[in-house]
Amino acid sequence: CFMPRENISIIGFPMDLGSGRRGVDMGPSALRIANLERRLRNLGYKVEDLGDIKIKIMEKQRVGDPKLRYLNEVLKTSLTLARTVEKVLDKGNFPLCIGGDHSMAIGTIAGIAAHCKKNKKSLGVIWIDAHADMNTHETTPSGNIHGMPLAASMGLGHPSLVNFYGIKPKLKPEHCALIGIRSVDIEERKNIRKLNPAVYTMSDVDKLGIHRVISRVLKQFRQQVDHIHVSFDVDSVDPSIAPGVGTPVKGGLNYREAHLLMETIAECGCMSSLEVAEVNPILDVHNTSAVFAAELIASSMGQRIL
Ligand code: B3U
Ligand code: MN
Ligand code: MN
Repeated sequence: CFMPRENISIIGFPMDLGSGRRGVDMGPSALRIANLERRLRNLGYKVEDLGDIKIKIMEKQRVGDPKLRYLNEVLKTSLTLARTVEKVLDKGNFPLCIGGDHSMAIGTIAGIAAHCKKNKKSLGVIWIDAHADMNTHETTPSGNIHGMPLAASMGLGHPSLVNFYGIKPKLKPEHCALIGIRSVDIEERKNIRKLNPAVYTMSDVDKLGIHRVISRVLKQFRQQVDHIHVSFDVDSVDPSIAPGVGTPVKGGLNYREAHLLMETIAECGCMSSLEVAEVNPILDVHNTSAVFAAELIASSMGQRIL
């Protein structure tokens, strides 16, 4: 179960309702324009693009509860995403979900968790992000759902998110590792302490080096889980390299750290699904962040220097 699957199914999730800033709904287009499909074909994969999941534009939506902005549309579209991801895994393909804001992970992880449950596999998630995305409707400073998916997947948060897709929790905290973290809200810290997943902040990356960090996580997960999902928020990378992201935060992974991280994941050969979130073409410069994200996806799927 640790062999990389050779058929990749790309699923676009043009969502910006979970984010405070407009523009990430264009992320899937930007990644496609960055030749994502061709890059993967060049690595020898068969690739099918399932297109985008239909999401109504913000102008046609109601905000609803200010602590859970656009909850209804997020839930509705996440259901389609979860079903699609589950189906892709059931037929033996590798799902590559491209966003869209990180609320996408609610649907992605739900679909994966359903597949794992049916097949008696345990799930591990590597969450690469500047943020912990472990707020709840009670701790969120913004009301933006993209700050909540990881807590919700581990069973903490609003019942509609926690019980989503009928699996609760979808992920055990001991099978979750966060990498690249450098922006956590005060109240959100309590949620992190409560659930207690492994957290590698940017300070840890500075001290240990990214290779040691990811190797440690992969070693543990290879022994303890059957399905490794990588949830990659492009804002984990430093804004000097990737300015086109939903929420830029200084002090992120540099160019080589980001590639080495993804190359080490590829070397392990144990990633069973991948999602890439928060590419924002509005803030980008000539699509460079999307191109970089597409390069990183290729690195995680086996692209090599030699
Ligand atoms: N923690 C803040 C900011 C944030 C989370 N994720 C992103 N931004 N991309 C919040 O609103 O929950
Ligand atoms: Mn995120
Ligand atoms: Mn983030």
